[in-house]
Amino acid sequence: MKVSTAIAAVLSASAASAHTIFVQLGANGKTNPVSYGIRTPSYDGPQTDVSSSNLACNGPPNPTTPSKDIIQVTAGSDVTAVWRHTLTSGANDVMDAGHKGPVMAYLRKVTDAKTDSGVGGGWFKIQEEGLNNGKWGTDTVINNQGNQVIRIPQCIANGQYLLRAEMIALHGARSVNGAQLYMECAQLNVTGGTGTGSPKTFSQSNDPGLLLDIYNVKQPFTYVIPGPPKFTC
Ligand SMILES: *[C@@H]1O[C@H](CO)[C@@H](O)[C@H](O)[C@H]1NC(C)=O
Ligand SMILES: [Cu+2]
Repeated sequence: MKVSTAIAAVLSASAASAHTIFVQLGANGKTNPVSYGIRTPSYDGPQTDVSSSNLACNGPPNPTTPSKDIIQVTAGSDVTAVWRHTLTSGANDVMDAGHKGPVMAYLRKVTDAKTDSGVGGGWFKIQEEGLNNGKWGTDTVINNQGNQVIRIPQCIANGQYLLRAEMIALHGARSVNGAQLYMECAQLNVTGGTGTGSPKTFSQSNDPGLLLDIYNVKQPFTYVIPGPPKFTC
C-alpha cells in the first residue's frame, strides 16, 4: 500500500512524542516488577546513531538505571518482554501505532550480567519479526498489549546472559540515522540448558533495513530484518 508523503509526514510528526521502553520481563511463570533486572532509562527516546556503542544496551542521552537483580530463566521456555510508552504506562499505551518496523531479541553470554556493558560483539539473535502481509513486528507487539514473546533456546549453555529486546521504528528511515531504535537489556541467569548449541555471535552492523522509505517503497516489497540470521538449536 502506498501512502502519500503528506500523510507520512503527519504520521511521523504525531509519532514523535510516543516512544517506548522495554520495562519488565515475564519469566518462569512470573511477571517481574517494572525495572526489575532490566536497565531501564528515565526517558523513552530512541537511539538513532547506528554507529554508536549505545545501541548495545541503550545509554546516553537516555540515562539508564543499573539493576542489582538477576532474573532466573529456564532454557527452552518463553519469556515476555513487556513494552510501554513510559515506565508508568498501562497495556493500552505501548507505543504510537505510527511507529512501524521490525522487532528482535538477542542474547550475549557474560561473566557478570550486572556489570557487563554489552558493548563489543558476542550477540546472537533468538527472535525476530519483520513485515508479513503488510503487518510489522511492532504492530504485533502493540496489538498484544506490549508483549514480545521470546523463546530462550533449549540448547544454550547455562549461566548469565544479557537479553536485548529491540523495536525499530522506520517512519523516519528515509534519511540516514532516521530510524528510531529502542532497546533495553535484561540481566538473566539461565538454567536447564543442554549446552549443545554453539551460536555464532555478531557485533552491530549497518543494515539496508534501517534506511528506506516505507511509505513509498516499490511493491511488491520484501523487508530484510537488520542483524544476523536468527539462531536455532
Ligand atoms: C544461577 O542459577 C544457578 C542454578 O540455580 C545458581 O546456582 C546460581 O547461583 C545462579 N546465579 C545467579 C547469579 O543468579
Ligand atoms: Cu518515537
